[in-house]
Amino acid sequence: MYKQKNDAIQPYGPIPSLRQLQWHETEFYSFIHFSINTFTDKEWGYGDEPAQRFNPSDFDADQIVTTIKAAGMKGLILTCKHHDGFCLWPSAYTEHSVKNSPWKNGSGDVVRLISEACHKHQIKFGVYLSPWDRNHSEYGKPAYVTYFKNQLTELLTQYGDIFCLWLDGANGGDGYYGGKSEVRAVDRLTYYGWTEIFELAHELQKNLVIFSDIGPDVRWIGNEAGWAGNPCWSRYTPKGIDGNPPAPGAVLSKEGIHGHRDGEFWIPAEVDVSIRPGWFYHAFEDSAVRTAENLIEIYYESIGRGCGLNLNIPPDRRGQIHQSDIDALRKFQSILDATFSQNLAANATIKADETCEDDRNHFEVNNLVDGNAHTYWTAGPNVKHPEITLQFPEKTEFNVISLREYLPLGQRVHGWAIDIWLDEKWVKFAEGESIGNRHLWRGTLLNSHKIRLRITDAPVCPVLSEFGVHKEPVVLKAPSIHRDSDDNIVINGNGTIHYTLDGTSPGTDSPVYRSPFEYNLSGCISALVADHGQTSEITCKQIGYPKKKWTLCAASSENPESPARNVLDASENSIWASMPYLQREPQWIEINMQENLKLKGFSYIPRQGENSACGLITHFLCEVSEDHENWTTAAQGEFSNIENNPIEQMVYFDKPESARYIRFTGLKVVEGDLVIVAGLNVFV
Ligand code: FUL
Ligand code: CA
Repeated sequence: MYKQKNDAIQPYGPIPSLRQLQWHETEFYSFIHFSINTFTDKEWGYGDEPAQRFNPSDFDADQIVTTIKAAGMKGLILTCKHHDGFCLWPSAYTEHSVKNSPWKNGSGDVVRLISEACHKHQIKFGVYLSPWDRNHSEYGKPAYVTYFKNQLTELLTQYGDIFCLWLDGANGGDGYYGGKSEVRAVDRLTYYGWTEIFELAHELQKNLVIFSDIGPDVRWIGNEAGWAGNPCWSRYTPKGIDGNPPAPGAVLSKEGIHGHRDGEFWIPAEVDVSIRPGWFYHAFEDSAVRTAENLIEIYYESIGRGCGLNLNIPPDRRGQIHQSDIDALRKFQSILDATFSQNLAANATIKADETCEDDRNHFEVNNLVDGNAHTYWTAGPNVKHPEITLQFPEKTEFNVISLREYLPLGQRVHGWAIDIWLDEKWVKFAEGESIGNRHLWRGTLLNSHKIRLRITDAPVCPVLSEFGVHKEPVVLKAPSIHRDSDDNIVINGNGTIHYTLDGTSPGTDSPVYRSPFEYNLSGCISALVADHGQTSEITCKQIGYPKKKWTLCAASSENPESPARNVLDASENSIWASMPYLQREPQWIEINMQENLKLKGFSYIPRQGENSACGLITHFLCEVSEDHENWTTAAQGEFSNIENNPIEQMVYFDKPESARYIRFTGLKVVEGDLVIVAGLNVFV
């Protein structure tokens, strides 16, 4: 790999290390979130969960690894230890591990079984080891850092080759801590001694990349929603907060979304996102698995912007990947395959306005269509704005363009444009800034016999390794479902829409949707679109109970611009914000539902569409009452990980609760002096 020698072209700016080049080639890999949380239905365990809770009924490492391999992924990263401190391997340094679980009578080792299956199926294996540990009694003290390094050493020496060490930014907070149950803050800059930890990891595994908010090898993109910025540069200068140096968990992570065109270091981004709303498996999310259509969008907005894609597929309580996830992955992979297995540009005559004269055999323009990222074309050291033309033997339909730069020589292109030959002249249809490992442009179907790529901005001569032209198969878009302000159910889609209300999968013999309809219940509504013998994927939507009759009893405080009644409407865009500074949390809202209901649970909709942690509730209390006099606590707990993943938070009560009134209290927020609620739903 990367053997092409060329003294004529000098690298530009920071360039990737060998381990980073190997990571770029891995491109698409899977996160496996699996632990005690799988059995307690939590996203963040507190650290006091007994090891006995871990008991997969039919663990199958082969099933997990072959499923992700069939979906086109080349690596796998396992949550060997999540924030709750439970270890999936029998660590010599703690009792809080699989060795004290009933699974295989304590003789099991998930890390061993998964790593062996990975090696057997040629999937690279990586480890997630949470720096924050809500179980360990010494967390926050120097002894814990030694413990962390000991565990890291176990993982990096006993399980073969490791391609990635994944370090989470969540650090410190409340936890069990060996029975103390208190809040422990750490100095994120100094506590862990990151430099030493990074050195230790690289020393034990020389090909391993270290992922964290700041790299050093791979950086976090800055969201958990599955998209990178456009442009997205592999170059990056991590910046700390308030003038401090950067550290994992203490970095201006929003800058990771784009990186920096002239960044000081080569620290490319990884997009991490889950195939389900949460990171761990919850049976109640079986109908909320992302559609293949949505996974495809994520692919274009992550890998297609030069990033790696780390797609989480959480195993269920058996210890296997659930059929719903398998179905979505299969469909997703078949669309990718139909799109990318053939490069239409390979049928065209390809011409560059110039090609480096030094060594024609090595730099020829056909290197752009040989499907090999290690061979490249360049116009020569003095040509900054070259052009490439593809001439097809006949008019060709396409809607995807794929470009790659030859990474060992750096990120050299700062601007590009693509034209199509239409009515005897060139017409521009696409342009962009960054390319890097890959840029995928995706648009509506075009048809021409000539396409031209122009490099419009480059500080030095560009060096490209691939130019692809592709056509996606036509896939019917799945419908969208929501409740409108009149409480009616609205389903939108192009074609005939079929739906069900009883949780079963709709088919073409299910009722046809014609216009908005009444639905005086809550539950799962499913729909698909049928057109010309084809059917779309199924959309399932958890719809809350009608809210039109609801009235507001009172709220602890409200900002007149964001009044409390906004919680009652159907829109997620209108919010209730309590008054800042007037009173710190807790802040509460009381609602009269105007009828007696048996509630199974509720959901909190945090503010959507804004990149701000202000007012996001992390700890809540939900009380219910039949008479507004006597209140019962229906649920109290934590919306873990809401900062990074601010989606609708579903809470199911331990038992159904009779209620006419509901009081929701935000006990604690991520940031700021106020509480924000975009909506509340109840489920019967
Ligand atoms: C986050 C964690 O807090 C989540 O639980 C999850 O592991 C995700 C990948 O990273 O920051
Ligand atoms: Ca090539």
